Amino acid sequence: MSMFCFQCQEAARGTGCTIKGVCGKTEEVSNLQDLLVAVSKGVSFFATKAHEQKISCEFADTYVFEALFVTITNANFDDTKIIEKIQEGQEVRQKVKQLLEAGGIVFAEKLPIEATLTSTSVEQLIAQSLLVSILNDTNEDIRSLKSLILFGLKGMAAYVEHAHNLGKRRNSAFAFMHKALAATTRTDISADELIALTLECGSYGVEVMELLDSANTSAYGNPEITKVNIGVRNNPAILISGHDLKDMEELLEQTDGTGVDVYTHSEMLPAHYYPAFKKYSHFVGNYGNAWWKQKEEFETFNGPVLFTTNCLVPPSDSYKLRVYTTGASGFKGCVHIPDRVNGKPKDFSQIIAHAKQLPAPTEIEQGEIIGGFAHNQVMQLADKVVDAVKTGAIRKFVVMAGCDGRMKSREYYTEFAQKLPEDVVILTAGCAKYRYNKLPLGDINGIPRILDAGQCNDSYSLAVIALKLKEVFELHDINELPIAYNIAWYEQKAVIVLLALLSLGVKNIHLGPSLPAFLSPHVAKVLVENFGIAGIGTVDEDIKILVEEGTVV
Ligand code: FSO
Ligand code: SF4
Repeated sequence: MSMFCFQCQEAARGTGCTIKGVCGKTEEVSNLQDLLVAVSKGVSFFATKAHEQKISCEFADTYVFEALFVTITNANFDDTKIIEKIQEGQEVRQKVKQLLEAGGIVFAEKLPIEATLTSTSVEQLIAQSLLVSILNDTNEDIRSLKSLILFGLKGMAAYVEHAHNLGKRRNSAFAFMHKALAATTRTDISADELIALTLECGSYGVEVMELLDSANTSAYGNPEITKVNIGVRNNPAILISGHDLKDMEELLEQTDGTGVDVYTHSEMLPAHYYPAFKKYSHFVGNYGNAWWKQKEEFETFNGPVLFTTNCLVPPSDSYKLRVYTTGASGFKGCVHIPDRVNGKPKDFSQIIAHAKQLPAPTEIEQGEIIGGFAHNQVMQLADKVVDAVKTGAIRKFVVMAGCDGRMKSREYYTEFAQKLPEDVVILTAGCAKYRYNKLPLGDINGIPRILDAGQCNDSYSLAVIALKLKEVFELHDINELPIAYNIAWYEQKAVIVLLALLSLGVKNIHLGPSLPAFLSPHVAKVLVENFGIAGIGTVDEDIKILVEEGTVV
């Protein structure tokens, strides 16, 4: 076996990619990412002790979330960038160790392999990457739980990085990330200890989603109901994808007055809901659909595309030179726009100059989509919503947040949305919405039947809304609400969202289109027995289970 990765929903044969990633990741990149994770664990091994001793190591905190983000599905395919990050990690690890030793801490015990691996050549790096494969953990349940924690931490790292880019950091979250990563290096750790850490990971998931929500809303205002144009204008343009709102802000600022329009793609769509971005008349609309359709849609966009995070699909040669990456994202042969230095904005002049030489986008659809139903906006409509529930005009809400993906089985979500009874409202966030957000589902007393809160991290908003409704209806348990959960997952941010919902006490979540390959039968059984997690069945069966049966307030 040349590589092994099972971190996303599209893992080959539902078990794991072993020759090349379904995502396009090569064997070399996959193994180097494993080594990057291992080096991050080594950094955390020392940093967790530094946090315990109140020795400041902010550089190690930053390193770990940046490194984990680079290894998320569809973020970075560039082996050179990953090697640089591994080498940086070895230096960071050494620096934290020296800080501890200077503080009088002696490491008498045998250090885990992750804390000592050092390589100087690429050949050595590749050879060492095989020493840290997850498959080296031979107990299937331990491997499963360690993976569940690692993938949750990767999702957490993404949200932490976005918040950090907006000047918000949370020490307690860093301390937990180090503690949990360091724990996964232990060969003697028990399943019970790992289960406890998994649950703790969920509560820190809530914490970082709240942190990011406050970073986004304090910088750009509270999302508000917005109609977003999906047609095009006649100017050259840049398409911005991913999730990073700081990049969004700087791109809008630098394109203002240049004659270059800006369109959002996939998970950047919710940028339109923020008041601060509405002032830009060249911020035209959203182009295309969820990430996996980019190969056709980037052809017709005609202009350059900026990836601020995942989900990047390896580009065709026909448009590869129009793809730019920044932050955690990367692809060999595509221009990478460097990070901010000393708080100065990133320099987008090259992509802007490139856009000016290219034709305007070709129109692929017309009309508008509506969104902006994050917690603050929904609270303003609370009376209307509560009234609709009390009178029975709204019988149920179904949370259909999460991710979209390539698999044909995801047609289930379009059919599910279409077949939902007309008194049911969909609550959504993340790119899963593209399976149904252009359907004419109408409204209930002026409340649209699809309420889009925003990006996948805005699932936090859906939790806030649920907690608020629980209070209004004076219920004891969040599960007594008329809210069912039918969530679609793809990559590791969905893992942290799931763990966060479990930590809030949400039960009976249906997760599809297939359960994670990294859940061993025994770990899956624990999730089923304790949280009522289930997969999906047929649309008709699931509508019966999720809508017809269950709670009525
Ligand atoms: Fe989608 Fe990709 Fe946002 Fe993910 S674009 S799949 S869960 O990166 O983060 O929802
Ligand atoms: Fe396979 Fe997903 Fe891993 Fe890519 S990220 S190699 S598709 S399991």
